[in-house]
Amino acid sequence: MNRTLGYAIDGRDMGGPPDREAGLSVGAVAQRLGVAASTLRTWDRRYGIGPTRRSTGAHRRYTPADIARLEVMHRLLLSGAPPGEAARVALDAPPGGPPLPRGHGAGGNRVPVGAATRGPEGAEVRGLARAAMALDGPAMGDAVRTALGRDGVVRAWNELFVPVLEGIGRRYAASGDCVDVEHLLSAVLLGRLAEVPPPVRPRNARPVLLACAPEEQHSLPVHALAAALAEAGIAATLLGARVPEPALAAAIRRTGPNAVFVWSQTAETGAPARLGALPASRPPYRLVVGGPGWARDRLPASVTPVASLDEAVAELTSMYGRP
Ligand code: B12
Repeated sequence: MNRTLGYAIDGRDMGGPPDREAGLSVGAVAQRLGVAASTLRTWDRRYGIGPTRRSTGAHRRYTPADIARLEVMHRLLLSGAPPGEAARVALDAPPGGPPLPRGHGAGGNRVPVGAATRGPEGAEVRGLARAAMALDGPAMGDAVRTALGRDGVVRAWNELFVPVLEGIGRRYAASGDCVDVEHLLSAVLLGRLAEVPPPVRPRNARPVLLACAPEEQHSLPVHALAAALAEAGIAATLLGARVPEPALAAAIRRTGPNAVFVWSQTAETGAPARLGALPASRPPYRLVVGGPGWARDRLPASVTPVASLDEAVAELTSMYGRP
């Protein structure tokens, strides 16, 4: 952990040299770890992993050894370990011992992290899902950013984000619950995907337009596609959610794109007839659609459907030759 942090007195960060006797306040430790202060209090109450000392007035004060244990716990949770097990390993870790390597359990690998983190049942998927269900935005952000940096957009989307989104979607379908979770996870994913830098020297001169069908609010896949195209050296113009037909038509006339991609998540928004109403342009553009909302058997012959993020990237980069 290389972030420096001033020490807190009465909840205020004084920024001065650390007073090691006083210890860090719960707020300061929460900020350092990127979790909510209430999460730290829960860990203390439920798993006994908290400050070993309290200052006068029973305020929690965390020593460097306490913080090291919490860092171990946090890292294990992000790797998908169950909280009770993560706390047990963190409490058993030797004081001042070597930091845990990323993705490996402490104490002889008693926690199965690192291996088998992939697939719908993988530990990493469970870790992100758990952070989402706890509405722990910072932990979600960390997990998403780590996966994007390590795996790139396509792999992180397919192997981590989609399983978690689908799991939450199934939960909503079964109980009507989790709309708050859907919203926060979407906000975190949109924020992190937007951090993928655009290509410095794009391979395309004319734009690739990405849009959602009219009234389609499910825009995450077009944001993932924009980020994946950026990684492939293609600059995309992202129009986002609920793009009315006349607006997409105007953007096509204005920009003369090489390709247009339209996403429909739900059957209500995937009317194939609307695609026929889009204007022609010269030179002609390739019209590509994706998402479960389209009635594939009724698509105009000129439209190319794609079934995955990989396929969409392949289709939209195929006209530019090899990178
Ligand atoms: C995130 C989310 C939201 C967010 C969207 C935020 C945003 N900016 O995108 C918010 C909270 C706004 C939202 C709102 C709603 N949602 Co919603 N939502 C989801 C959720 C969890 C993920 C959506 C998503 O990104 N899917 C993309 C991937 C992850 O899923 P997929 O399409 O099934 O993936 C398959 C293929 O498309 C392909 N694929 C995957 N990724 C990519 C990428 C590309 C480029 C391509 C080509 C293919 C591809 O691979 C998959 C396997 O075949 C889904 C659950 C789900 N399973 O999709 C529900 C879901 C789509 N929502 C649903 C519903 C009902 C709603 C609401 C009506 C109620 C609610 N839950 O709040 C509202 C209304 C929205 C509206 N009026 O349009 C239902 C739709 C049911 C239906 N078939 O009509 C779903 C399926 C949940 C469910 N199981 O009931 N939602």
